[in-house]
Amino acid sequence: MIFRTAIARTPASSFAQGITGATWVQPPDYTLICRQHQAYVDTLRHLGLDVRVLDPEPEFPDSYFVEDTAVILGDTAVITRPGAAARRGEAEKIIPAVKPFKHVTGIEPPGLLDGGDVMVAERHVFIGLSQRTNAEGARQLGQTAHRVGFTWSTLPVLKSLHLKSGINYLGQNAFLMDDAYSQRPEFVGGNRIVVAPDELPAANTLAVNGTLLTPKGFPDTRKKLETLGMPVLEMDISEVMKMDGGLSCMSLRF
Ligand code: CIR
Repeated sequence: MIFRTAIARTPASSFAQGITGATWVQPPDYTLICRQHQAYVDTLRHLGLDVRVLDPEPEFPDSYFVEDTAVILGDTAVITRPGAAARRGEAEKIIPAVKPFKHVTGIEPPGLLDGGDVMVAERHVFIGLSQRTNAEGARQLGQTAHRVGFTWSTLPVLKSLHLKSGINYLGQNAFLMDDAYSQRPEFVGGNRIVVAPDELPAANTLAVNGTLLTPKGFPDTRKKLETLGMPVLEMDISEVMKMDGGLSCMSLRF
């Protein structure tokens, strides 16, 4: 699928107060994450996307992970109901940015859903059941997916925070994944590229219009990606990874 537009949000100076299970040698640095975020936005623009950058929301330190707050399927934007209570208020902050969509729907209680658990591969929507997304949230999103003309299914999120922390669709029937997913029946027919156990953060590689954006510092994964014949761009997102985030989390693309 060709992306023409992206929505991102500048990190707030409170960003280091976000949720994280990562251990740091150096604490996250605000100046550096702003620089890394700007480089990410510039790269999306360079790849031809019209990027709208929203203002920081200091009250919500994780709110630059806009991917978790909405899912775009065709002409419909689904406002999520984030699984972490501290992030729930981020959902309403994204509503103005998705107003131009023909349909805007939402996940209703008791449903919980983070966009990081939603992986779209061509016309199929994989929904991960995780610490953040429950079966009811998945069912509600699935209903919308079906209405818009997608098929959908659920699968358990294995090991990582979100589904897309562990597996991503790269196009051309190729999936980059943690080994935990490699024997799952839904992926056996695909081109499965398994990341080495010491390079798991690189599973969150983002395909944008035929270019693969991958986090810097994972040489084995980079080599594997290069075999696909698509351009590979490394991005330094050290400060984002300190907050358990990755490249997909920082934008909504459509
Ligand atoms: C959180 O724990 O919610 C954030 N610190 C990280 C969210 C990363 N988002 C994503 O994987 N889609």
